[in-house]
Amino acid sequence: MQSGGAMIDSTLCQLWRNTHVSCFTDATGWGDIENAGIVTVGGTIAWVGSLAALPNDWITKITAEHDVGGGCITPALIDCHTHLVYGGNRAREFELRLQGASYEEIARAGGGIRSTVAATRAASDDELLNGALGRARSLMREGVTMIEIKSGYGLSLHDEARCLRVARRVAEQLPVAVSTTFLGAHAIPPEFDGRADDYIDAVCQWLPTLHAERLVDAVDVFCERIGFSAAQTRRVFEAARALSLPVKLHAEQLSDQGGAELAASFGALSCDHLEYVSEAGIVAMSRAKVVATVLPGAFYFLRERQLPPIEWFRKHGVAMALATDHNPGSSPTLSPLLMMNMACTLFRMTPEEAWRGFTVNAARALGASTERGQLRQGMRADFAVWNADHPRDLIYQFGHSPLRQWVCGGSAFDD
Ligand code: DI6
Ligand code: FE
Repeated sequence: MQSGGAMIDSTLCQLWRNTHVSCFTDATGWGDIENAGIVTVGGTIAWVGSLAALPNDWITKITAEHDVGGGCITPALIDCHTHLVYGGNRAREFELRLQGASYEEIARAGGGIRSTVAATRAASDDELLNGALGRARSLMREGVTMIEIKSGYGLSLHDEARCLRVARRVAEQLPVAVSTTFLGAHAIPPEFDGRADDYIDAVCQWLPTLHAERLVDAVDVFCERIGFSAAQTRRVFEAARALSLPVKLHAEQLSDQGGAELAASFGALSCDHLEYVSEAGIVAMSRAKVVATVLPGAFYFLRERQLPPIEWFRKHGVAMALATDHNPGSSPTLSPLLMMNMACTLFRMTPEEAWRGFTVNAARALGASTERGQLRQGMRADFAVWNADHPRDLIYQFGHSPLRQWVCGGSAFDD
């Protein structure tokens, strides 16, 4: 993981005051504090609490004050599942789907992911970077300070490496952290047509090279009828395990492949999508403490009918994360706030669950929960300041972002 932006003076002591804060520090509940204050020292949260209880020691040390005057502060958002680096777009495919072609039919006919692979290979590094930077900025305007970015539209060693380098450069050029995921097993490239197992061999061979260049924070596979089988997924996971890299999985999005059980057996960070997961799969995830990342953008955009089994996740105590799944084919959204609204309206998650999904549970899905996703002493000073009384207001409204300021590693940025 890398985080860019200017380094902040490690002695700078700042106070945000007159604000409602939702901390998400307990296992349930918003962790609300009225008339609150947050003190940061350098890039770390030093104190959070009711302003009336702010110790005198701190008051004398404060060098900069931010009067939030009636707004609210939440942990910064974490988008824990995106495909942000790619060339071209799929607006034409959207039209075709509206005329009756299904997502799977288009994929089988060589469109879909493969058309984005062609556009990505044809794009220059700068074109890929500029596209990714613009998309990252859109996410940041909704309070995001950490983004997971998958490869998966290069599908050759050369092009996967290019895409992962672009992902790293996003964190060098913007005040945002990036966690990279190698998704070489996203689709079969044309040069491996009909030779899925040979392609998996290649993916497993590329992984050590990409890892040696420090391009890979985690490894993912699209385990699906139109992707890769559970047996092929296992081989990629074994290659990841040999390098001690964490795994995650696109599991049971369009059909149940037993991917959740497999991912759980490898101690995966998360299983993502999960519309078709079985209760046995959820029990396995629960035992292995795998996060369930649900993705309402893809569900909505593909007009899926099968809902992810939110009730079972609750019953078995599986933590739920939420993400945009930004990609050109199945979820071309750049709005975490809209995803939270959809998680409530479409999946019947509660507003509090939706917020946990983009904060504390998203941090878990990226293995970053010791320093991100909650507002408490010792965490990174990453938070979002909103023109709203309470974070539930931000979910109920949709279609605009009342972000006033976002703070990344103690540095404040105004929109
Ligand atoms: N599942 C998805 O929804 C995206 N990738 C995946 O594995 C779709 C990617 C695309 O259509 O370009
Ligand atoms: Fe995805």
